[in-house]
Amino acid sequence: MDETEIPEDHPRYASLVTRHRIEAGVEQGITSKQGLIAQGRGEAFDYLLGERTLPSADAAARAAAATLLLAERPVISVNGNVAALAPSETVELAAAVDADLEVNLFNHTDERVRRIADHLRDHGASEVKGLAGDGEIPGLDHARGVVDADGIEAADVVVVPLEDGDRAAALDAMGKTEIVVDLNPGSRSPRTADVPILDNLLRAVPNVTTHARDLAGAPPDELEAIVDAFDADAALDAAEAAIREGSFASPDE
Ligand code: PTJ
Repeated sequence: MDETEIPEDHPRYASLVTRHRIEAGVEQGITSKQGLIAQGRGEAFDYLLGERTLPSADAAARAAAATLLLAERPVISVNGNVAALAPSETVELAAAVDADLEVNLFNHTDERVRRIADHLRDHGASEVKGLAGDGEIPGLDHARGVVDADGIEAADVVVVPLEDGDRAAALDAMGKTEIVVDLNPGSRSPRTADVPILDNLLRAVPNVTTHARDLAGAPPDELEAIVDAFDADAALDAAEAAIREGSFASPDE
């Protein structure tokens, strides 16, 4: 069955589509095999969170949009899971906030960087960084620390969806403002982030774009007020509380 054959009224439609995209990503050499495992972990947390955008995650998405609109050199980091799951949505977000796209991989291979860059171009990206690899994130071994000097290395704000904890910490140590999308409130990456969005990437990325379009043209002091009012710890706590309360999404699975 391919993605178009999944019946839209299936109770687990979104989850099945997601699995298909990740599977196809592996087949196309875009997503790593570890990406399948990461997806499984994410899916479990999404289930526990009720497969919905919490009000606190929506507030985080708005704070992320304001942060990106205020940024001087924003960069969206794209890995194998992001490229497989939401290529068009990620390209649209970059356009909405005038950010660069940079392929940046945990399990780095030049071949996969090239394939992901091509995939993003096929989905409308005009320029994709990550191919030069002439910069570094200090404190990581070479392969994990490779970035572009005029991309992530020079960025003031970095969106790192589904990032591993060590790299999130190393980017934080470089003084970057980090926006992390991750469904696990216990994971180090959202705990390191200035703006943790505890939501599925598939919902979070278009939601940030919607907020960015809504806020486009807003004066800087209004954007700064949104950023200042956002409480990262409260967002983490709200996601944990939602999991503990257990309003699971799909009793009819
Ligand atoms: O393509 P590469 O080489 O850069 O590798 C990418 C992965 C994601 C495989 C790599 O960064 C990795 O191993 O990540 P982790 O350490 O497994 O962390 C992934 C995090 O993303 C976990 O906390 C998951 O809960 C979360 N996650 C998985 N799928 C989603 C998600 N969060 C939001 N939306 C999802 N769809």
